[in-house]
Amino acid sequence: MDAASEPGTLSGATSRRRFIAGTGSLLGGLALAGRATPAGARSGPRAASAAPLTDGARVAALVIGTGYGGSVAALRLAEAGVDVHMAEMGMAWDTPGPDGKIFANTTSPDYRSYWLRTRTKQPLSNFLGFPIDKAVPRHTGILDAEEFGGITVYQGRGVGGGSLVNGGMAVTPRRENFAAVLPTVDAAEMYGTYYPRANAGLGVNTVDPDWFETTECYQYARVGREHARRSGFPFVFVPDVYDWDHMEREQAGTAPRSALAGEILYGNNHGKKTLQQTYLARAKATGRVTVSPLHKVTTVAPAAGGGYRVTIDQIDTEGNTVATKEVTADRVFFAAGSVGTSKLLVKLRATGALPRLNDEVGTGWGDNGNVMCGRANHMWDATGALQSSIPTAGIDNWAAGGAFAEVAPLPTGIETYASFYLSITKNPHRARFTWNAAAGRAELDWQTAWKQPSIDAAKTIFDKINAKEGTIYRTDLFGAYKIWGDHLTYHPLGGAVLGRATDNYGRLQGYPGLYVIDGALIPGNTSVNPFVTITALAERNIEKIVATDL
Ligand code: FAE
Repeated sequence: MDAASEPGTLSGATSRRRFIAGTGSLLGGLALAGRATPAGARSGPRAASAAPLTDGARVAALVIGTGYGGSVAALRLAEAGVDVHMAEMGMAWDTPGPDGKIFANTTSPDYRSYWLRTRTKQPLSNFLGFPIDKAVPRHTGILDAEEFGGITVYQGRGVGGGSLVNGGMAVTPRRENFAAVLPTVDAAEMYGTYYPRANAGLGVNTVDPDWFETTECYQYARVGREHARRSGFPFVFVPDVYDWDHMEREQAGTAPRSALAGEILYGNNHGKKTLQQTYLARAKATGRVTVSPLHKVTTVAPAAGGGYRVTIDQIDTEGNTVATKEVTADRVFFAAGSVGTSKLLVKLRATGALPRLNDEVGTGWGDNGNVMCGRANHMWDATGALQSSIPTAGIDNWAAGGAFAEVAPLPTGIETYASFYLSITKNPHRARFTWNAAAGRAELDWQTAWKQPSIDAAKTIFDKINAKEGTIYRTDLFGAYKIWGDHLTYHPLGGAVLGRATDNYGRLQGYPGLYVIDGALIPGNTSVNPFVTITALAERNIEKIVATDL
């Protein structure tokens, strides 16, 4: 495969380290900042926005959720002179626990690790066939393993959303695949303006290939590359928001270890640029953005005097409601993530709060084709006892086999001779959210068997590698004698698809002033890891909304 032709896109093995500081972002930011305050925007004294959400308040813009879509919306609205309140159901994640650290380590989950569970639900549930989940105190922890009938959907909870728990892999899809990702969006605009703006805003950078060649902590990735090469598969470096200079210092012993200490799923104490350090920091610096953690939006309905009445439960760290607040918002941005936004919208349509939402709401949900597997290598193919938790490369067989496989770490601290992969695959199945009135909850009709096309696609890579290397699949990671991690997704997408549930910029049909601006807009698959696309689409949509709606 040839080297990247787009900044931040899947890059060839010859790529050099670079900060993707696209001028598109800088210019875009300045252009917005330089706008006259739009008519109708609330542009009163900045101090007015410093107060947290209070019962009975009237706000110009309410953003539900603080992940990628919400953070982009908040920043750009604030730059345009609009006061923004963000309601986030998770915690602030700005205070150290008793061990002096904000986040728990992946190897020792505790009360900080899971969202209101009494037992961990680790994506790799077993090791050497033995279950490894354990009891934890019920707490508003950082990782939600939300269980639906046929699938467990992992999501970040807290100020920063998924950026708190994810691997930071910041991938722009290949342009030739873009039409399948967002068919109604102008690709030239996305690749010329919004992907560069998103990459710059997120602080995306790439590993130094010289360092990669020799460093101990990526031996597992070099083994993955060698196996891909011998079987004739393209191997590509993947950009990330982890600060690679910090990682090099971790390896050199001159910086505290985070990626090299196995931190990832329950947060990184160092090194990773989450939204707290990027978009949200810039949003807060405008003085117009207030974030209320532990505030969960439950209802949105038209308000008598115009705008929308939003009901919000303030919760404590055990999940109990301690106060219920009602605020009125001129505009509401649904940025609760694919699952959060979809669940809210199907409930609001079914319960009569927003009855004019169309039939497309709740549909088009997909898992980005996620499926995991491990391979047992020969003793001469050691993958290393020290493994960086941040993946840096993948095997690209999308065009031929419908699979892009991250070469993922298995950071156990011991030599396992295992190669581990998270594959993103071309899975055609799409599920639907519906409101179960009797049970009082939203349900998703995904079926476990729908992962079969993903397994088939992943096998186009790993059956071939196993045959070439004379190796076998690991059967001990997802249960006893179970090869495929086909029970989960890290990449929920869809449920309020662009151009179907909304117009081509995320405006919800039937309700002026209501917008969707998160992963719910994307119809189930991005062909790569999704957050750069979510961010770039949010940049595109909010620019249009600021220009025409305010
Ligand atoms: P998201 O970031 O999920 O933010 C939604 C926010 O809304 C959350 O903070 C929720 O707590 C909050 N919320 C939900 N409901 C409510 C409510 N009713 N009231 C108030 N707040 C609410 O949404 N993607 C990549 O591109 N690269 C990776 O390397 C990668 N690794 C991942 C690893 C893991 C373990 C996980 C779980 C995900 C990973 N992802 C990765 C996926 C990525 O984090 C995800 O696509 C984005 O975070 C989705 O962004 P949204 O803005 O849609």
